[in-house]
Amino acid sequence: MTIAGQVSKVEVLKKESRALRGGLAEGLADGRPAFDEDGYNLLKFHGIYQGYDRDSATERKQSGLDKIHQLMVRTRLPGGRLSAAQYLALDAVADRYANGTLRITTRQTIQFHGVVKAELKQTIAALNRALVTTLAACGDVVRNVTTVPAPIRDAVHARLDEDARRLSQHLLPATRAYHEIWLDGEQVAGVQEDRPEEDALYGTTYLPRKFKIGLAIPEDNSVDVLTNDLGIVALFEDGVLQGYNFALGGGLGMTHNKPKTFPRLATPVAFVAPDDLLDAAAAVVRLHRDHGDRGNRKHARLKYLIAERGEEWAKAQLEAYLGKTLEYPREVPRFEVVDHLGWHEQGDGLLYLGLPVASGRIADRPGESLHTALREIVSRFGCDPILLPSQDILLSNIAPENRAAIDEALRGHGVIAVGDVTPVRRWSLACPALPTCGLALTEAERIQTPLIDAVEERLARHGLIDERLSIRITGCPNGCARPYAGDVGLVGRMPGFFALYVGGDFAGTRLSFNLVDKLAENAVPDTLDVLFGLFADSREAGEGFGDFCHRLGRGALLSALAQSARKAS
Ligand code: SRM
Ligand code: SF4
Repeated sequence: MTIAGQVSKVEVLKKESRALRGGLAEGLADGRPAFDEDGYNLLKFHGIYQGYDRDSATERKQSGLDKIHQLMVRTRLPGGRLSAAQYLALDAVADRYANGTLRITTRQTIQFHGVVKAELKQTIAALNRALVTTLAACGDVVRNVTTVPAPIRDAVHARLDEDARRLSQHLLPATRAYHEIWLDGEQVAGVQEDRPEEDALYGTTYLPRKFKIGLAIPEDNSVDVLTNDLGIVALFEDGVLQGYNFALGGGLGMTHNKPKTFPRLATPVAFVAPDDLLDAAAAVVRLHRDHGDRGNRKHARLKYLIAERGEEWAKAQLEAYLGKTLEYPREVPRFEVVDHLGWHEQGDGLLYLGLPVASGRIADRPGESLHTALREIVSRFGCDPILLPSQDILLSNIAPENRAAIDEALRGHGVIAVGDVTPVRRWSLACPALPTCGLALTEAERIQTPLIDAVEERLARHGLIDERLSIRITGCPNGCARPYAGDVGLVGRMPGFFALYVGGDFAGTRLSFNLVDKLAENAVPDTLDVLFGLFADSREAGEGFGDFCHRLGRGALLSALAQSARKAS
């Protein structure tokens, strides 16, 4: 419980941290395998999470051994854009300092797992040598800005790319602590040297909680724009930017059985003119900074403020920060989600290729050496990777004459051809969960492949194998793989059990609802089988699975499940 006016411990820590320095330099040098609690909390602002190997923890404890402490390091890559040289540098970091894998996140960046404290400084330095920062990849600040991934060479995509970079740069904390601690004062990627240490935007206490920005166009909502604290929808007419609809207060984290916490999609608040983008985005950040709950971190996201105070209030606040009135949001066309996988033309004579990556884990596995294949292709053909919010990867700037050789290299490394991946596998997402995530209640990434195998079998039974369907799996209700925004969400409930969510839409404009609260992991495929059967029999023309579940509603779906259970017994 929070006493009115009382701030949380993290607020005190931020305030006393001297612009995010705290005791990190001393902690780094103390020879211990892990940072203390204050270090743990401050590290996040530097893009680092301290955790431990959960697989071995219990057994080690029983044997009187300490946990295996490990760090996760997250980069900040606006719009997921990397040059070939940067990708190769990241690839080398994965092998030299992490667990030999690169993990594409649902926010278009790369994470490394398994870094040890003794090599943390070298890891961060190696990333920065490739001009990749980790500053503000996590923490109570604006995180990685996401945008439409397709490298189409037209005015619309060029503008989105540029806007994502400008937003990211404009909203970076001004602290020099990052390069003092990790880079011995050297120039850092993403940090503006000419900005004073005084942080006009973040002050000394930063934001009450994390803050996310997504930038989309209605024609391509692959970033799930409405799940962001600030969802920006750019509106173009004949390739000319008209301005941006600002939707505020999206966010998915919740706690089971705590109805005061809930997922929410951002709601439209104002229309912003092209020249006002950066100031207006900063105004939304200031709104969160000044009015967000600093006493209860479970109630501190912008979404609670918008849900409680309303869009009119938010609009008036933004107008006060900006000193001008804002238009009401404009009508937007229906959202679409574009499939970027496979070969596509960029529009400048070059090609790009989208490759599926199961739960974003770029790794070599028996029979499929994706990690090696990507390294070889990127270094041989110089193609620049782009990371997708669907945890997949695009290789851009490919000369058409190299297409056959790239296909051949992929085949040679056993990488499954895009055309052979079913839509359900292609669109599934899974968060890391066990063994790295300290908050996981269940598996997610490690059960994704077997679960999708089983689901494919059920879909095939009903003639639905070519159906476009998104299944999103998370190990807890925090929602890192956006499980409440797709057709089907499986949300870790307790070890071996998931909450089943259905009824969201593919385009990310409607949240799903909880259909079954505690479903045993091994009962998931057969439960979906019943719903797929119903869908195959009684869907309307052109209706997606999420839309179908939404139309039928919880009651009808539950009675179908009950009827099927009676038949089986
Ligand atoms: Fe997340 C916390 C992984 C996207 C909501 N998230 C975590 C941590 C850092 C666990 C922790 O706090 O100890 C996870 C690290 C696991 C590990 O082992 O690496 C983690 N989140 C991820 C990633 C890697 C999942 C993935 O499969 O890719 C994504 C990294 C994104 C990035 O590059 O920045 C990731 N997290 C998301 C998203 C989706 C999105 O942003 O599009 C959400 C839902 C949207 C939202 O923010 O509400 C999300 N993560 C959370 C929350 C719930 C926040 C809340 O408001 O309650 C937490 C827990 C927290 O912050 O306390 C969390
Ligand atoms: Fe961890 Fe939960 Fe996020 Fe999965 S959803 S990565 S289990 S915090």
